[in-house]
Amino acid sequence: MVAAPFSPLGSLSAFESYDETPHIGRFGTRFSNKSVQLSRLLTAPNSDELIKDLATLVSHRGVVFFIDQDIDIEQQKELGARLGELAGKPATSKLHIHPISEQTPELTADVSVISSEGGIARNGYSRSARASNGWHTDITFEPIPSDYAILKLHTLPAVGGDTLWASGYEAYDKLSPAYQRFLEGLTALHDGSGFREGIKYAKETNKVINSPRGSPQNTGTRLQAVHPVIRTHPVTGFKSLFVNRGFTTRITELTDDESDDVLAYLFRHVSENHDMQVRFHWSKNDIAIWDNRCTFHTATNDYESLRQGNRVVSLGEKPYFDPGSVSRRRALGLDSPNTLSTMK
Ligand SMILES: O=C(O)CCC(=O)C(=O)O
Ligand SMILES: [Fe+2]
Repeated sequence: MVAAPFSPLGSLSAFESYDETPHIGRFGTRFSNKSVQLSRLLTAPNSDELIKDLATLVSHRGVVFFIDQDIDIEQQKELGARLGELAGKPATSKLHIHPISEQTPELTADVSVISSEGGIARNGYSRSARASNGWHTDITFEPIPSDYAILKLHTLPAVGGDTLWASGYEAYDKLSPAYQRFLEGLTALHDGSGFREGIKYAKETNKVINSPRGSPQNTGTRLQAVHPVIRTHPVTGFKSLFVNRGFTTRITELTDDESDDVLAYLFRHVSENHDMQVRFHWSKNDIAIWDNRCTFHTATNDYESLRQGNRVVSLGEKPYFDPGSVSRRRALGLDSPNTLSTMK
């Protein structure tokens, strides 16, 4: 796949939108008018162009928001499949089936219910734990992890329940050149066995682990994969940090102690640099579409009443690191952070 040129809106520039964060972060875009409906993009005469441009936009901006959407779950699944297909992913990558998602008469197993009442979104959650423990990237324990995810929330508390995203491109670019070089070429173990063991939800419901899970390579019950620590994004060509607090347990080339310290540093790097984050306050039927190859996200558990919606996660390609790929800042001609410009 060839890196797309930087014109992230493409045919979507016909619609009103604004950047959620300023120039320097270039992270998050909101289509601010509910006259922009994803359901119409799916059936427009130039639908393939619009959806391909949407995939490009999400890959550049990390996360894109749409207000008060009428899209139903079948259309949400169609959008989830077409985003990655039009962006050029392997034909064997379909919608992800979560290891513990259930098939109900209303919803197929390729839809995850995101609910404050339990299920995958509340696995391992403890109110007394540090809120920043929740930072993660979806399903990186799969050999073929996700490209895009689409979340629509239909039930919300009166206040609270925001979601935060952080940029993997900026996380890479904010590191010193020496630290970047150290991380490039390293690999890390991602482990999702928490969904299999020790989890109240899986134990209580005697869940069988679903397999295969949307790709012939995502099979079995181990729920582990090894991926590059720095990953090249196939759509933008940019380098992104690809370890996350939720699933990454070990940098394979380091000793246990070295790995623990380096990962702890990188997890803090993501959760404490709020200049590379965006925070979204939901209203009923809003939609967020994010790219799991170049972002991290976390929910905010600061509310009591019911909060619920549906998520579709699609699968991309096997993650790779191309030593010839570029940093986003370098590619876009953005200045390096000031602290780096004085470093030797
Ligand atoms: O509930 C949220 O705000 C986000 C949940 C989540 O991590 C997801 O949908 O992937
Ligand atoms: Fe998530």
